[in-house]
Amino acid sequence: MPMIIELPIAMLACARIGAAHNVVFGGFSSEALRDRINDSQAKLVITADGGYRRGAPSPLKPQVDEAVKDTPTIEKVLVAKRTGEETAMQEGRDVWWADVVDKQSDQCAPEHMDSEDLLYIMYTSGTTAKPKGIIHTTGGYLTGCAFTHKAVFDIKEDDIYWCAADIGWVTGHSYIVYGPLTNCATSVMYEGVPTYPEPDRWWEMIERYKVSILYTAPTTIRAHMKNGHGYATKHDLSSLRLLGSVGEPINPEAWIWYQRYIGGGNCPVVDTWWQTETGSIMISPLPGITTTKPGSATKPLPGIDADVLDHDGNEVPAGKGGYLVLNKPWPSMLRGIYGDPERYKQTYWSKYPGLYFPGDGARKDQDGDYWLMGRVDDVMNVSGHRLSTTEIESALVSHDLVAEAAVVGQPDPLTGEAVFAFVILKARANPDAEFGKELRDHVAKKIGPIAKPKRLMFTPDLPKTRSGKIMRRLLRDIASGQPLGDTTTLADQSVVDLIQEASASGDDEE
Ligand code: 7RM
Repeated sequence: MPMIIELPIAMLACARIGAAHNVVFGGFSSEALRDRINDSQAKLVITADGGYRRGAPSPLKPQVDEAVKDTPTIEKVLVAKRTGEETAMQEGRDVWWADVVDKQSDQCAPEHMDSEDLLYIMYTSGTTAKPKGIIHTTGGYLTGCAFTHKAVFDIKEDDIYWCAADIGWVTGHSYIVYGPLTNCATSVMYEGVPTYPEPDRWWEMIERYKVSILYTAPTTIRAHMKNGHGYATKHDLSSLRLLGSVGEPINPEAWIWYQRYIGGGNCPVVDTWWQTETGSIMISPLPGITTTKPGSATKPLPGIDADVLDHDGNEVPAGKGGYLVLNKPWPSMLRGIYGDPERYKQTYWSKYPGLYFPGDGARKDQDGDYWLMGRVDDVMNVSGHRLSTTEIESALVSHDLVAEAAVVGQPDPLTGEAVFAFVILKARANPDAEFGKELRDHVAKKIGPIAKPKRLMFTPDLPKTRSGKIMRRLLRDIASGQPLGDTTTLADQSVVDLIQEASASGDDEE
């Protein structure tokens, strides 16, 4: 479904009658939808005739029709009307939302559930092809969402809270639907994109609704930075009192820009680390209590017991990188991978027996603050040195003319792996070989010669998931000339084609 109010209504209706939901982002292909329906054995699809993209209607129902050709468990397709465009309906299977829902009583006794009953499944892509169906249950999940939403956002009666994520991502589940609604927060829910009709759309909305809390992802912050702060500063953003970040490590430049130009220098920034699997925020500052540092998610929340370990399970000293672990269970933790208990054990519980392994690298500093360093599968090994993608990317974007960067390892006969950087420049930069050299030297200066990218390619865009995470796995495939792995979670397929062409034509700045 698009980001329309029928989406949270449908989720809560499921929860009320004790049916599990499995929200699939509307931009996914019909194959991705089909696989998720079949894996979760869904009986009903709830969709819409279409949604709006930059003001123009864009159909959704045809992809659903394509997907359900091959889903034996599906009995009905319920269709909300959003665009009113001509839509084919299959007699006996497809039903308009208004024809069913509008006739119902406004009373529905809740089904009493056990705290460990299934609330929802959410598919998240891992390193291999098949996405994992993460299981969340009712009692603990709701506890985790409600507590963290209250503590991290310090939510008050008169706050206007805006989590700008898509509900198709776990952030939308926990921090648009379950957490804020449990806490009776007043929320803004937005259907469109940040830059339509104008790049100041968000800032205009914040001014209009007097939004006091904004929660978004670093990728969006960097996209706004690329447009320049002029769009923000022409609006009155003084209603804001707190800013949140989620989804990736936030580089210090973006943190500071966010704090200065959006927060007017007055708002704490809470950089919140968590995962689909953790269900709710695990590591984050508490506003007004924690001393923040640009780029650090600071400390585990009360009740969360984390550590950074080396390969053998020993705690690493302050300042050294290692593997993040969670030592104790927490209320909203995942309860398994749907239909695959073996993979669940293997993925999360086998690296360190008895400890939860999230798959992220991290470093703790002298003050005990955590600095997340990206997925451990993304770590590069150059001549025996372990290099973090996050640190090199952060060094690249600290250059004035760089908008975004992604770094991967490329097989190298000499050093095992070599650093390959994909770089998006700001409009006023000149993507020539000379500037490529300047950037490589910039990294060498910031981190050290070992981190200097061997290859550097300028690209207009990067392959990202819908929630804005760079799909480094695909960039690695491109860099090593391999066929691409699973691309079903990619937000825009044309981006990889573009980069592949450019990279095949040898158009890099080595
Ligand atoms: C909420 C969400 C989870 C992965 C996680 C990390 C990365 C998320 C941060 C972060 C550094 C952060 N769920 N991640 N938040 N890395 N700092 N504040 O993103 O399942 O889609 O992704 O995202 O690698 O393991 S998710």
